[in-house]
Amino acid sequence: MTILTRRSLIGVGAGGVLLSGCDRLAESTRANDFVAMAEKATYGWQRLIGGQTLAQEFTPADISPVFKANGSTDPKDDDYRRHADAGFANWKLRIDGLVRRPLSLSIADLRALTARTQITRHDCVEGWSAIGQWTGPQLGPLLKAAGLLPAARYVVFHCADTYGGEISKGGAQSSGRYYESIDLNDAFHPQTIIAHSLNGKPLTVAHGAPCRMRIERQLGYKQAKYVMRIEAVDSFSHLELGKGGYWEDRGYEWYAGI
Ligand SMILES: Nc1nc2c(c(=O)[nH]1)N[C@H]1C(S)=C(S)[C@@H](COP(=O)(O)O)O[C@H]1N2
Ligand SMILES: [Mo]
Repeated sequence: MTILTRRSLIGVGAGGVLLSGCDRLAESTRANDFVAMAEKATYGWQRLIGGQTLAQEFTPADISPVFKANGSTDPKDDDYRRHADAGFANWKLRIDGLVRRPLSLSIADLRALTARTQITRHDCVEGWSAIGQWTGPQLGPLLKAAGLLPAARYVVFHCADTYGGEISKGGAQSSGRYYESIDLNDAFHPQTIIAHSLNGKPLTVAHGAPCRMRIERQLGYKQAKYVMRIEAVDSFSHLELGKGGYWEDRGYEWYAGI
């Protein structure tokens, strides 16, 4: 099964998403070449598509009246403040690293993509859970559109916020830029989405505006908020303390399965 059919691929192109930052990609020859290439791709990651177990999904009646916000809820980082103050009008999500064609997506681009909506339970290691409805494009088709290279093994979510160090907020741990990572099995999982909405409304700053990850078979700390850049890598040893995430660098498990 291919997840990015000719039809959906053309849909992405028509929305300008694949083409942003590149003048002549709209030219039909190039687009057709690209379709042919995507259809013929024989990379190892194609084996990851399909046959994966889904996290439980709930009904609208199950949605928690209040979805607690946790961790960073109002980043003070200069870059983030500038974007938030401008309503994220100039913000772009980059998808780069081990890909053939890096993508640069505005929030309008993200909203124009085919979205998945899922009502799931978020479980935080601090002992609380909440059920919410998340909406956004699946990560897998975007990685495929970017031309993920065979060497890629993980994707890293680079976030806008510096977290920790504020003891009054329970952050006695050392401060650092928040980041997270998952393997390609989770990256291509159907419920792995770049969420732009919670319960039918655009994400608030507290919940990670303008977009945050949902990786539904893992715990709360994997659900990176304020995602600025998604980088395909073959290892994360070069990042921070090398354990693949802010909390992982401070002793948490990298695979936080529920
Ligand atoms: N960028 C960023 N992402 C983050 C965090 C954070 O502090 N910064 N906290 C994590 C933790 S521990 C949890 S439980 C969830 C909380 O998401 P929520 O605020 O939408 O409830 O976000 C996760 N993602
Ligand atoms: Mo959490």
